[in-house]
Amino acid sequence: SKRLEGKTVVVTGASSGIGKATAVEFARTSPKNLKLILTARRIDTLKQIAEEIKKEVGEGVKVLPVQLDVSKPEQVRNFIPNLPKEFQEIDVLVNNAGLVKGVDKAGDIKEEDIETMMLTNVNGLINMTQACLQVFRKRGESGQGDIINIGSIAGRMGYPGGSIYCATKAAVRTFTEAIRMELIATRIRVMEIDPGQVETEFSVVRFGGDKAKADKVYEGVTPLTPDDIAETVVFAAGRPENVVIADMLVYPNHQGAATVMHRKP
Ligand code: NDP
Ligand code: 8X3
Repeated sequence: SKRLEGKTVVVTGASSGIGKATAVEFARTSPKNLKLILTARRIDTLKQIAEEIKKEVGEGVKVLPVQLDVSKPEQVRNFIPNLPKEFQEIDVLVNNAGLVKGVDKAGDIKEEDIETMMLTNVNGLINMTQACLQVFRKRGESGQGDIINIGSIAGRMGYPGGSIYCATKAAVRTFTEAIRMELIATRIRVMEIDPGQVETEFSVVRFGGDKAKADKVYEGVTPLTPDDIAETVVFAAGRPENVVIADMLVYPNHQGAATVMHRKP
């Protein structure tokens, strides 16, 4: 889309799943003149993805892989100041980095897992948002830029075995809603996309690398693909400046709630 031309886009958690697909989709949609900053902890994977993108769409898209652990406040604080000058004018922030650990129920949840989920999904997203707002607020008359947060159906309803993850995504939801109101007098758009079930590394991470357990989650159903969500993110970013896709819930066809889905026997 012409509307994305010349933009600088940062995607967190771009090394896998929805984040990777989103980066690729931005490049495909605006192959002529885009700056893409790919961030995650796995820098080697990001470098590979950057090469793949350049191979597919050519040199019109400038891709910069940057190692960034969003759960570390000092890394987030240094993120923009350490970018090459030509990448510092960020227009679009996609807050996608996030994870779930385990299916333990309250009383038995590991302290470390609680901390990892909270620091990544909540504090990480908030700190990235604050960092980019410094840039957005200086732009135009009143401030301009896009924040697209990846929430989840899990932020709209709890489910057993997901209490902490659900709480983190509920926090994303109310944070998003509150800052949209705070920024009402600006041209800064605050958007949220809440996916239902998407097949990514999400469940592999949840089960500590146990692929067999992860595969069971998707047995008998047809989950969304990362591309399905990437398309909605790029759609939201590509709307005319007066249009805010405030809130979008996206299910695969078999799903009707976090834990209600039709499974083929
Ligand atoms: P993946 O596990 O495939 O991708 C998660 C990404 O987040 C990876 O790129 C990972 O990169 C990154 N990440 C994790 N921790 C950190 C960190 N501390 N700092 C920076 N990056 C980090 O899962 P998804 O693509 O499914 O997840 C993306 C988002 O979508 C998450 O916020 C998730 O909660 C949300 N979501 C997922 C759904 C699903 O069913 N899959 C449904 C609804 C929402 P690295 O390990 O290299 O740091
Ligand atoms: C991921 C979807 O509901 O399986 O956000 O936790 S869920």
